[in-house]
Amino acid sequence: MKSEKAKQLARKVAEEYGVLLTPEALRKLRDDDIPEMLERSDEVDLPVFTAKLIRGEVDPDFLEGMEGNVYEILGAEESEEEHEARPRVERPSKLPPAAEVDAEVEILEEARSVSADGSVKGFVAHFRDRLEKLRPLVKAKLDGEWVKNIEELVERARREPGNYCVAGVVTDLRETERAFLLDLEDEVGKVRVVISKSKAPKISEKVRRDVAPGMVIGVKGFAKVERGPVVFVGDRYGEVTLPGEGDRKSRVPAVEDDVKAVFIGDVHIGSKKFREDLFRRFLEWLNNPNDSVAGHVKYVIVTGDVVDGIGIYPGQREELEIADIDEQYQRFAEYLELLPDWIEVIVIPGNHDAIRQALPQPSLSSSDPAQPLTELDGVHLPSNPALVRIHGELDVLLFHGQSLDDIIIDHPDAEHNPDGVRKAVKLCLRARHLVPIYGGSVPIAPLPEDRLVIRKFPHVLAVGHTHVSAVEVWNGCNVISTATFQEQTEFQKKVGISPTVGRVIVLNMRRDEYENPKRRFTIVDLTD
Ligand code: D5M
Ligand code: FE
Ligand code: ZN
Repeated sequence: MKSEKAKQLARKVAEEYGVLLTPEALRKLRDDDIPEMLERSDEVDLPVFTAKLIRGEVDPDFLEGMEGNVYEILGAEESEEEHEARPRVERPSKLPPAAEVDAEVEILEEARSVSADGSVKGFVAHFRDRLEKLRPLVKAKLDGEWVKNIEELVERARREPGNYCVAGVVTDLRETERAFLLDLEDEVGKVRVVISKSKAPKISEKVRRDVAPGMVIGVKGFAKVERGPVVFVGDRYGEVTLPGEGDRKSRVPAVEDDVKAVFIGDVHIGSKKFREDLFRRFLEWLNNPNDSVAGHVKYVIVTGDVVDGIGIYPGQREELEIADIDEQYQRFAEYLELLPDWIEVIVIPGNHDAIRQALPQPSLSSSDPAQPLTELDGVHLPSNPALVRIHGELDVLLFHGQSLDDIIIDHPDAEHNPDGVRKAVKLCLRARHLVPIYGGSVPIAPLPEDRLVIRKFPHVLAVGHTHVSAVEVWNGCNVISTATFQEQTEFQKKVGISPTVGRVIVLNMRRDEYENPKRRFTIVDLTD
């Protein structure tokens, strides 16, 4: 292809016929075939052409905007450096099954970039909204005599001490030698909840594992007023319930097409530890129409941290290969351009991205450095978190996963490994909240509406951030934690985090595959 003869042929075809040839075409084409092949070039699918016809004369500016292989064919002037830096992959020479199917991406819920006022008032409204959204769920799960709110609970407990059910936000949680002490609040009152370790060993264990400040919970117990109002919870007559307890997704998405979605995250472009070789291999794999898995991939879903960013942590500069944020996104956009055009891409931001850090993080489309991404076809940029419906059937909740660190630190039996990450994500589902522990390391924007509530139980909850890959089907929900394309950093080494590098998770969406838990996922290890 690089021979002088091939170049001449390519130039001749470009100039005389106004058609750019793919390298593949160049290999196949003999001089005398040209007129016949060109006649068929109106069939857009004809794979031997780049499918871009130049009307009239060959415009050098136009050629300059074309892909790398055109430079190669036509031998256009490109500096050695530019040439080396330009990411490229072998383009498919025939169309795979995924090209025959229409894609469907619908963003069901996302946070628009409204500014938070940051005041106490803002937080009061925020928690009130959280409670309003989650109280009905808790109510549906706990049988007993419900009171309307804590004010009514106190009134009833004073007149007629007894067993009642109430919902509220946990505002304080303490463990003493003999009991767990919770403060439960709602819009009108506050009550102390006492869970005796001896009288309620089971519930104590549950509280120790599952309950944290900021959660909305339901409590059933014996309420009375001593010095103040108290609810005593015992294993025999009481209960502590999380809003998502026992929830499940029973409806299997009715996808008839043979399509797949690939989940990746934490690409960290710009980092010295970015495994460019593996990311390139990923793109090459997707461009291979003969691969029995890749040929069906219709959606690529990216869970955030697409670039390493700048100024994310002290001393980051030393660890950056690309120290310019615009260049980092430019490079990511160049990679995305190499994806086959029948694949739709969904990208949410993470804590390394150039956007507000407080959750919910607005769409990358509102980030100046990320503008190159907005110019690409088939790339969707929802907020973090976002609920997205793909292929008309599958509800995917996307979240970068900033809260998982706090859950793992807090949780008595979760560590920074696949099992711990699965436990942490499942806690989000049970708490029906993406940041179930309030007051940790995750900044939350005090918006009047709490967008971090999991309102709809999803088919998929996909997270990134921990750089640890894990999959589990839990109560009909596919819990997916994506791996990374960043090798272990010095920091991660110090704290003992071993990332999963270069592994991608494929969800086989076609109904019969999906219905069989053993066939639902295909894990592709690009390091093999
Ligand atoms: O985070 C990748 C993983 O490394 C994630 O689990 C958090 C952890 N990490 C990274 N930096 C820190 C600091 N400074 N403190 C605690 N934990 C950290 P990423 O978002 O890619 O940096
Ligand atoms: Fe990351
Ligand atoms: Zn992250």
